[in-house]
Amino acid sequence: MKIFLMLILAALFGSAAVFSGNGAAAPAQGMRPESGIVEGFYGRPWTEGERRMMLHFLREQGMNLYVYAPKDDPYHREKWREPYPLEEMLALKRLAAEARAVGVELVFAVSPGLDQRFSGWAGEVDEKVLLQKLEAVHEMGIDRFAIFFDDIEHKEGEAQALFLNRLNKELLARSLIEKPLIVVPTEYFLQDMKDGSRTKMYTREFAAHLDSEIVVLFTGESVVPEGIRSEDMTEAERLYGRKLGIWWNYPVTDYLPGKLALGPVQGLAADVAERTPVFLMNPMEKPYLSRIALATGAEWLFSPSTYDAEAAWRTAIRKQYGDLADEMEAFALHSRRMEKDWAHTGAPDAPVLKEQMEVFWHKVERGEEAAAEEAELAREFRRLKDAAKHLEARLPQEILAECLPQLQLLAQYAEAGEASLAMVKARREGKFAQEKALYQRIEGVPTQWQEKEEPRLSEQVLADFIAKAKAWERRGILQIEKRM
Ligand code: 14T
Repeated sequence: MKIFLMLILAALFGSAAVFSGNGAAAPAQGMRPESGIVEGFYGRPWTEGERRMMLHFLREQGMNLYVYAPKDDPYHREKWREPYPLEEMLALKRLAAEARAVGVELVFAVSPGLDQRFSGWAGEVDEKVLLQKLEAVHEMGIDRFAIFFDDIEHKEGEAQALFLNRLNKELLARSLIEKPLIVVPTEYFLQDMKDGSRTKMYTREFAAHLDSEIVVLFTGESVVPEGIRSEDMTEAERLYGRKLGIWWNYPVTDYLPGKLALGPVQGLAADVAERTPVFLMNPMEKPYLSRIALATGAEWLFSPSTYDAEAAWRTAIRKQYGDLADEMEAFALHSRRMEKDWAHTGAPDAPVLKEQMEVFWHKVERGEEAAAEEAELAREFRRLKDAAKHLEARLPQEILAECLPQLQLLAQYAEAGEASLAMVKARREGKFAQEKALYQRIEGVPTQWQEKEEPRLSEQVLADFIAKAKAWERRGILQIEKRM
């Protein structure tokens, strides 16, 4: 009897590993978390072709979940009550069929929180309308759903939870789903769940009323944190009274769309991978370029204790870019870090080059000889310029379309970097006319940004270098003018 049971268990876990993994050993607990992406960013929703590409990519990476939740699909959020027009209904049907064929589960999400009503007659109407919407989507071959209450004004924890419980039960009873709902509460990161040591009322009520089988997603200590520590996970699990799924906001760039997130997933503690039931990454509006980070996220999830973000990053680029890998790595190295007042995440941009530049300026400012540093920087600027030109000429058009402005900016920075070095040298040799001409070549190069959409990269490294060169030159001119 005992042996029989073990055989069944072995068969179950064995097949789970086959269906959800890349062949590596499963964690001791047995089952691997489900994993994939949540198309959950603000901005242009992906096209059908981009989604199909992504389904295949996820499968190749050993991932198995695609949550459909584009913020700017009107029928997902703003007009959540309205049924999809026929054309889009059929597109969902084709996508569901593709997902099934590929072996990735397609989850359809609705974000009704902008104006959903929870009580009285209106509440009942809204619930019926939502159920009808999900029924219609189910007809298209989708049998798993999610409800997201992120980024909304009014939040009623108890009402949301009771609504989710009723919806979950109803969907299960009608066999529209087999697995429970996936949800995002309105307070979905730690800083928002607490007031000092006190759990806020919303989180307390939502957690207390929500059925334990419903899967709750969490982003970490903030919306876009540096990482998730084991303690963060423990605390959030305690607050929500269950294991939590992860919504990881890298490589998403909707809050700073001029920057491309081409770095590795990093900062996630190893045991987080072993505890979470679901790991979802929120990608960029640019699906092709999102694949670098996504591949590293899969790598982390499947080998969390041996994961090396930098090594995984280089491997992902090798695999995806073949004989363009060296050039792509040079470019991507300058476009990994995401920084904004409330968002801080991702590996640093070109940290080694940054240090070399600091040594260079240190010497220049003191009037010390810096020929070796200058030669090294000159070599690097040349390499970057060649890489940018090479990529512009050779990248597949769908990828180039996602990064042309940033590639051009890289070439511009590399050229301006060369001009800056020459400018410094010209002054040392007393060639003032040449110095002035070189300054004019760097003067107009953008090193500050007004709009979040303006292309940017390497803000703390290449852009900073050009900015320093500009400032150095202006200070010098002021001194010369004073002497005259
Ligand atoms: F549901 C969440 F887990 C989540 O992250 N929601 C949104 C998400 O759609 C978006 O892509 C992401 C990155 O911008 O952050 C959340 O949206 C925010 C949250 C903010 F606090 C956008 C702006 C904010 F100030």
